[in-house]
Amino acid sequence: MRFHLALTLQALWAGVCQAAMQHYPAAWGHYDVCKSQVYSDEGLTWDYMACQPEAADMTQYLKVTLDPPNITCGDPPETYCALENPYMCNNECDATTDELAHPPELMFDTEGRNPTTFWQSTSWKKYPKALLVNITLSWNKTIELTDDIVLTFESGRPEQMVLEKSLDYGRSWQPYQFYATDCLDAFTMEPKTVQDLTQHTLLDIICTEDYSRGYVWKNDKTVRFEIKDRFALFAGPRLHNMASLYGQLDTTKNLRDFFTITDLRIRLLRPATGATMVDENNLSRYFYAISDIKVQGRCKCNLHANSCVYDKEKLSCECEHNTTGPDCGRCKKSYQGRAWSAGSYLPIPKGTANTCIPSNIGPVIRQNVSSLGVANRKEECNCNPFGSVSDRCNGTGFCICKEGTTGPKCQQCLPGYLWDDGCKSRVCDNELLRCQNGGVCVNNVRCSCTSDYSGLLCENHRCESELGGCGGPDSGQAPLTPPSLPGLLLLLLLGPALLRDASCWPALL
Ligand SMILES: *[C@@H]1O[C@H](CO)[C@@H](O)[C@H](O)[C@H]1NC(C)=O
Ligand SMILES: *[C@@H]1O[C@H](CO)[C@@H](O)[C@H](O)[C@H]1NC(C)=O
Ligand SMILES: *[C@@H]1O[C@H](CO)[C@@H](O)[C@H](O)[C@H]1NC(C)=O
Ligand SMILES: *[C@@H]1O[C@H](CO)[C@@H](O)[C@H](O)[C@H]1NC(C)=O
Ligand SMILES: *[C@@H]1O[C@H](CO)[C@@H](O)[C@H](O)[C@H]1NC(C)=O
Ligand SMILES: *[C@@H]1O[C@H](CO)[C@@H](O)[C@H](O)[C@H]1NC(C)=O
Ligand SMILES: *[C@@H]1O[C@H](CO)[C@@H](O)[C@H](O)[C@H]1NC(C)=O
Ligand SMILES: [Ca+2]
Repeated sequence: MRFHLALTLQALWAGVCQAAMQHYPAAWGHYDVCKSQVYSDEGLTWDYMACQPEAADMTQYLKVTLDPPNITCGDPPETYCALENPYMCNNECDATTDELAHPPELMFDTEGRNPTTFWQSTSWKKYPKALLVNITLSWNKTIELTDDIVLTFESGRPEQMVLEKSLDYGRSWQPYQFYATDCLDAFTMEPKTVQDLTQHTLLDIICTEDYSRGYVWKNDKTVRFEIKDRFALFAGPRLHNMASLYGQLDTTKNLRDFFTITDLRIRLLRPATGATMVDENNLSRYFYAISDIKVQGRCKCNLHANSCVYDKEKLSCECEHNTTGPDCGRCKKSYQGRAWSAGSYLPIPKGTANTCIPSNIGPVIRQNVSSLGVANRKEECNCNPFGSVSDRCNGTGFCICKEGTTGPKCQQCLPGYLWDDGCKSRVCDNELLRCQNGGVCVNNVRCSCTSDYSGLLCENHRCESELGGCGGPDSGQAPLTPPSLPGLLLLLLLGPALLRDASCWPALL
């Protein structure tokens, strides 16, 4: 008989919380508990599960940087005209007066009823030189986005803008989405909307005209990056099947990384003008003003923590399962009995903890096995040839198991893996993870594709013949950045060779 005592534990954790630290609430739901006590035949023992912190408003924990640094209005004081009326020029910005200042913090404060508080840039005095502003949000911590990013503009939505992300603390950047009144003109990209995306083009970077078209900014001030619509491609329209999404996230690193960030950057390239012509006599009508930025997410703790603390201006996971590091990304010092691995969402709903195990269990057994092994070493090992790296021991009496495999002879699979000449992660089934394009799911671990297709789920059309023979105009495949001229030249030069070996659709999975 097993009784779960997770409630007691929650109380225990609550007691551990220090007043100086801000804890996210650990509400009940999927993956909110890292361990629970159970009564079994051996007495009171622990059960370990995959766990993650609750999603929270991440704007409370970021650092904002503006480039250029002096782009905020008010130094020197300036007077603005309303965009819709050039004769209404009684809006003042003065950095030295609290009521008239518009510092960056006002993008992250709590909006009361009225009046809205907003950050505002200087006006477009240097027209026709572009009015460029970068707003960088840094967490110094990996974050997993759980909801749409929403920006609210108070002076009309920008006519051109790029949202970028970094996964390496700002060292490198990738676009997330392009926004323009005219995508072709601004970025030489076909306009698309998130509704055009499918499971296979989900990671495509698109340019959208949805958030800047027309002069209706009075009614809709928001610009979004649609996380939920993307989730819905796996989890269904009302996200009722999160299990399917979690299953996908577990097995698909690209997908997981797509929603993971350490920094965001909003590149404002052209303010709202409300007209095709810029009124050069009244440039104080053109500026950027943002009243609110929403970023919902959770600390990435590799499924080894259900709580993340903000202490001394720093976010970090409260690691369980004997892991450590800001993201619980390694085993604690004396718990390196096996290689670290992230927890797994599978099997749903409790996942697999993949705890770190004590290092000192190793040497004791090793001594005994090796003293036996001196006389009779090879037979003594007999490691499973499929599950282990080699059928021989590693010299001290241990079989070295391949990924996903466990047991003294590497003959068993870790949860989430299935045996098929070794342990393979679950790739396909006949429900949510269907093989595409006529492929057949074999033992849940691979798709057997028809001759025209390749890829994990047979999602890639093979292109044996001429350039452009695959995909077609709306195949929806855009590389992370619009194709560059050197890249196109390279493709033309190497094209036939590349196309013979690789498919022309970049693999999603
Ligand atoms: C910001 O500073 C740069 C040089 O430091 C200067 O050229 C620019 O005019 C300043 N911009 C504003 C709006 O004051
Ligand atoms: C903003 O970031 C881009 C790179 O993403 C950079 O080229 C540019 O110089 C930065 N600063 C401004 C003011 O645009
Ligand atoms: C970021 O976090 C690391 C520790 O995780 C710390 O050493 C570093 O100083 C932080 N950087 C900034 C800019 O806060
Ligand atoms: C420009 O704005 C000023 C107020 O700053 C206003 O007096 C003037 O009439 C406007 N000019 C035009 C051409 O609209
Ligand atoms: C981790 O280490 C502690 C002692 O430091 C132990 O009580 C606990 O059971 C260990 N195992 C896991 C999976 O947390
Ligand atoms: C190792 O062998 C010794 C005696 O040879 C024994 O006392 C000890 O319990 C063994 N340890 C393990 C972990 O089997
Ligand atoms: C053999 O494997 C064990 C367990 O993983 C490890 O502790 C030991 O260092 C390995 N020995 C050699 C010689 O690689
Ligand atoms: Ca505000």
